[in-house]
Amino acid sequence: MIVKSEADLRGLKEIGQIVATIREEMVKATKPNVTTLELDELAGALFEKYGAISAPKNEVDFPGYTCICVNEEVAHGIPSKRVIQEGDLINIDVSASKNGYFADTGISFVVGQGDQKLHDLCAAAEKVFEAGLKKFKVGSKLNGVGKAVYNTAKQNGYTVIKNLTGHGVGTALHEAPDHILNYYDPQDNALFKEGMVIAFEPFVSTGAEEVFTGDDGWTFTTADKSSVVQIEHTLIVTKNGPVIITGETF
Ligand code: M2C
Ligand code: CO
Ligand code: CO
Repeated sequence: MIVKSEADLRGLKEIGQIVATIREEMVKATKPNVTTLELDELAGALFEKYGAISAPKNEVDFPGYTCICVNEEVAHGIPSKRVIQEGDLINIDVSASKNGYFADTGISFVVGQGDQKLHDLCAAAEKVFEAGLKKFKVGSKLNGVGKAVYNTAKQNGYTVIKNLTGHGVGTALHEAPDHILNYYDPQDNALFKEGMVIAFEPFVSTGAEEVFTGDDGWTFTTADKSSVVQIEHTLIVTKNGPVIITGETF
């Protein structure tokens, strides 16, 4: 969507802070011996508390309030009785609507100590996110984001997932622009416009560049079980630079 009024801005900021709060509460509750279903039930209670509606459940009939991935799962992980262990790589993706406004956010992290290599991957994903973020400028090409994402991942010794992308958001979970790629597409001449609302979600990988849908019809994994991390924020493109609406709530 394009933000056109103060009411749009207020509505987006409200749902942005709700999904950010739920993301943070879920991260805090992620401990060894907790199941991903328990984390999702916490999210369900928080959606209720804040008067928000889970986008996965309501928009695409996903079997969960949120998407939760463990280790080899890259995205669209279904909450289940899977028990979280020390050292697991977790991704939590929270998307929801309130009063017709949608926001989308996600984070990957390691439970406790774990493998240093996984911590390094998460740290690199932050650098990739920051590099991409700088390219959200009114009048600039969308494809500058993918170029920065790809190059920063490569400089740090990683690859990107090419068949998962960021997207427009705001009046629906997924809307125009349909794709913010994780690599450079020279053919894409689309430009960022003032007020555009984008879910920016680079996926950084230890090797694989492609995901496949599993037998459950939802869960994305790679063929070689590469570790993959995602950071996702909803942002508004403005003449003063991108404004993240799903940032830390403090
Ligand atoms: O848009 C995502 O970030 C999710 C969609 C949830 S609907 C089940 N919030 C996403 C992540 C990965 C692939 C596609 N979409
Ligand atoms: Co998401
Ligand atoms: Co998204």
